[in-house]
Amino acid sequence: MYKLYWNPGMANLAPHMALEAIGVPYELIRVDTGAGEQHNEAYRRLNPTGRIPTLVHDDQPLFETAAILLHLADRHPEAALMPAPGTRDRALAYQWLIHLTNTVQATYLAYYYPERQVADPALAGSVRQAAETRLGEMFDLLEQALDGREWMVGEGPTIVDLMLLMMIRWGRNFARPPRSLPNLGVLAARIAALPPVRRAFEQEGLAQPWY
Ligand SMILES: N[C@@H](CCC(=O)N[C@@H](CS)C(=O)NCC(=O)O)C(=O)O
Repeated sequence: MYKLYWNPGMANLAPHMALEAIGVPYELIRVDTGAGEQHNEAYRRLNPTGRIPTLVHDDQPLFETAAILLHLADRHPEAALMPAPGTRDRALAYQWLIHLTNTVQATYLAYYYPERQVADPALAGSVRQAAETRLGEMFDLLEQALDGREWMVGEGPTIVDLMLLMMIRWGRNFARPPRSLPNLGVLAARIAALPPVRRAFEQEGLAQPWY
């Protein structure tokens, strides 16, 4: 049995979509970050980074969204959430998943928590603006990579698409939101129309527009 520690719309959203796509039983355990529950001792024992999400699988806690997604895809190959090991598509899936977590998601942390990047709080607004500009450049690259493609890799939806939809969503209030780029807008609509994805958004109580 899986347990996913979550808070609405946070990085748990991609693993949540994956669990719904796989169709196994799981339990959602809310961590209210507004109340600082991610710093509680009990939660820190599971996830010493004090971040969301954590997946607990048979008493083994696992943190880092991309690792959770890969573990779920590995354990449930029948859901075809990753291309077959050793293939070119698998290599591309690693490339994009790691780019999304290591570069795009990391820059989102500067956008959403700019005050953590500076000693002088007066500079936080500038950090946030620079992060939005850099994210815009990253989405331009993803837009190009999607030219002529229906999904980010391979011939069907993978964990890369789930992660990408979450990244597109997080930029929905940008001056130039990722959904306004033609390929990204079409891909976001395609992923968001998948029934397991819709269920995850609905279960998290996320209001429209979702991205
Ligand atoms: N690389 C980590 C980042 C996790 C992360 O920063 N999560 C955010 C929510 S999206 C969080 O926990 N924010 C609360 C905080 O930092 O206090 C992952 O993907 O799991």
